[in-house]
Amino acid sequence: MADKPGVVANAANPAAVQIDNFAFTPATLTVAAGTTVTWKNDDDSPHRIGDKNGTFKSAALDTDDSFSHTFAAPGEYPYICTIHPYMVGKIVVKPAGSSS
Ligand SMILES: [Cu+2]
Repeated sequence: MADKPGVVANAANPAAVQIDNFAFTPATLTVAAGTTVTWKNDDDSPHRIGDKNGTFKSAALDTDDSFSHTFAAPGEYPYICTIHPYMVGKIVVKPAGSSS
């Protein structure tokens, strides 16, 4: 599960999604390719992140647990909480260097 060599997270622009009150915040997060996104469960319930296209999924996250995934390829990655499928979010990955 180590990071791929040559993929460097943009430390100046950390990408985080908070899980609280049965919702993802922000619901849509836009990042540059190569960014590692970290979800953190600040809720009292367990949640489990699952990409609708099967690219990534977490284990069940208890309170204060977190999950990270590095998005190497541009595109749109809609995801849900697989325990509570009405919880929806999306990661939008732009080509690296097109941050404006
Ligand atoms: Cu959930």
